[in-house]
Amino acid sequence: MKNRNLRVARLAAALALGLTWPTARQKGFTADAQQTVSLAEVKIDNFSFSPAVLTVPAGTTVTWTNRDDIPHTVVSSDDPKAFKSKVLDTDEKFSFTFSKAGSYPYFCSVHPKMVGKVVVQ
Ligand SMILES: [Cu+2]
Repeated sequence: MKNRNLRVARLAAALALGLTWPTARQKGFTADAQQTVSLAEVKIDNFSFSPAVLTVPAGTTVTWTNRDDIPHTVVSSDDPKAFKSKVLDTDEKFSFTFSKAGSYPYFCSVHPKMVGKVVVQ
């Protein structure tokens, strides 16, 4: 009887650990199961965003990758800003998930003439 209780206690502890640890992962899983996961990419190269205008369905995660040998940023032009990356060095990435439909213009704060737009449908 004593042995059995110990086993049950160990199982409970393992379950508790399993439930508290990968919480973020499990949340991601739930979201994935409920809606189609959509991914899109914008390349930053030669001082421009490509494609300059990207149209995606709501719920899409857009990832910007800096393929330039110069640091760039991805900063929402809206007020308040919908998103803002840190300074991205070569091959660094920034991702943002667009959950609401709308037009999201953005620019590079290092080179404000670099502009792009994400249109969420
Ligand atoms: Cu830039």
